[in-house]
Amino acid sequence: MLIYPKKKDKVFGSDTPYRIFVDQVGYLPDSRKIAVLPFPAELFAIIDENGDKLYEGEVRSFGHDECSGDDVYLADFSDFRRNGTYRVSVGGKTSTRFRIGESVYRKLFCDVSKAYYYTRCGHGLDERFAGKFAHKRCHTELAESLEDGTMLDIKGGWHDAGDYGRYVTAGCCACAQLLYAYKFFPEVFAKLNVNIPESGSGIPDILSECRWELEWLLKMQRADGAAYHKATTMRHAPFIMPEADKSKMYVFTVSSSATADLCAVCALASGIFRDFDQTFSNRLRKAAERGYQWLEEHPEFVGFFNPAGCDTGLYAEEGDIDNRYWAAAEMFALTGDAKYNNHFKALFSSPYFDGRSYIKTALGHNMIGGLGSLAYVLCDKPGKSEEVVAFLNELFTGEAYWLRDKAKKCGYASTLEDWEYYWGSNMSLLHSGMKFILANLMTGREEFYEYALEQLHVLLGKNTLGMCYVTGTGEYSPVRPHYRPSAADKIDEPVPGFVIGGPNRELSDPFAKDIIPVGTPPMKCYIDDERCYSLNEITIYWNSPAIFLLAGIEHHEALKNKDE
Ligand code: 9MR
Ligand code: ZN
Repeated sequence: MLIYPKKKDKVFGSDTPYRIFVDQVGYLPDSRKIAVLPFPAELFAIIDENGDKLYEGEVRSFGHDECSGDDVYLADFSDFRRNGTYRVSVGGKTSTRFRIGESVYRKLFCDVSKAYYYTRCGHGLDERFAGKFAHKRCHTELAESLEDGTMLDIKGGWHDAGDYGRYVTAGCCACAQLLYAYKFFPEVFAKLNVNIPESGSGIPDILSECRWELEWLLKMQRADGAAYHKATTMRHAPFIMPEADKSKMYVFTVSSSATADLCAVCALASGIFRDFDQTFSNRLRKAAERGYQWLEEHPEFVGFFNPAGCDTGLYAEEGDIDNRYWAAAEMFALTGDAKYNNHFKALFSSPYFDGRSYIKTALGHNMIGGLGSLAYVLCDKPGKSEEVVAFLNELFTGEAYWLRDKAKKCGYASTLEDWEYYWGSNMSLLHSGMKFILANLMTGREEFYEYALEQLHVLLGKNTLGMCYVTGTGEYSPVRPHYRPSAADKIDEPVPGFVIGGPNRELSDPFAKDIIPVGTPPMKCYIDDERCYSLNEITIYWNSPAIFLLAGIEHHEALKNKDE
């Protein structure tokens, strides 16, 4: 039994082992490189593995940083460009190890992409692909429909998160972000081999992984086109392996947000799979059309509620306009049909967005308008409104400037303000990273690219706890994620490659509430404890923005090297 620090006088989290904070994976040679110190100092050095000093610089004061509660000091070694493995050293203290090199993020990119394979459901994980994390087939039985008691085959897909549920809106969001990463950076994925059963099939691994989820999503569509909201047991399983979870599986009621998201992602995927598998592409297109037809016949919002006695995830939404906006955009992008264009334009002007235009760039499972906007901006079909496209480009760019200004105010260069440290704050951080990549592509401004990298640095250890929030990565990263297989598999290390939810000032679970003192600075509201699901869980839609961001970085670097 581990004894965690309990409420005490000094600030919770300030006794973290490394007190010089760097990106534990590393830095690209030409990029900005800043280590953060939460204590004053005059000089810092970069040392190699032998402890030899290779670079020296002056520490400068940033001032007080609200989110971390730290007085922040910066050690800038941007002009140190030599490839190698180093630590930052100040007085007797050192940072964790990190690398400088052109391809520093490649292994991480591979790991976060591979992570989806470990979440596959209805399937045994083969030792050839999963190594010691192999396990037997799980959740293969038919599931009972809560609508009419019929038994349905909904085998497959990815486990959502630390739990074994499978949720349609969450799955659509994750899958779509991966598909967009592919759409923007196909050449990057052409080279990515993550050693899954489909590797070498001629289809990029990322698309094979998406197909695993898409096949499940197709099963979650009712004959009339509506989508069931989720497939889970009635209550979350205890900390057992997935194959040991024998509780009865249910398919819950349909929702209009799940229907719209399923329609959208099938339309998106249909366009992409046209180049690889015409039959699959047609199946996806038919599903998208059926889904859309149901939406047309049901203009009212159909929300989702858990039945009595059920404690699995809700993914509740307050409305479905952003989901319908996304669906209309993808249908127009796929078919070029004027009907969808008109629907999209009408939704674009919906009063729902008045004073809330940020929903048109939002990339999350609960607000997904940004994917609709991307679909419309990228679409090459005649008849699209150039005025709308110009507006959306402005919106994405304007938001990137706003995010940049927020990052400038933070000692750690994070875009997150106090209030954004909620459940899954690392997702918001990564969405900022995605938005910087998009703004860099839209405007060519390199400053946006630098800030995209900064968000990655924050995730990977340049934060007030010095925690690298990806399992199996860096020298100091979570080893007790709220991830059932890792809690149950009797293997010391966690399954690698998962982005962790991260600090959450709202302390949304009873264990977090018990352990973390009220008033702890937001960026310190985190602990590596498997009970704390609101701090230390993993999800499929926290990895997907990391993949987009890392693919964007690979793409940028390849272009740069070509230019040189
Ligand atoms: O990621 C979700 C987060 O944004 C919400 O605040 C939270 C509470 O509703 O739910 C999170 O989603 C969980 C889902 O409901 C069930 N599987 C695990 C998800 C991550 O914790
Ligand atoms: Zn399963």
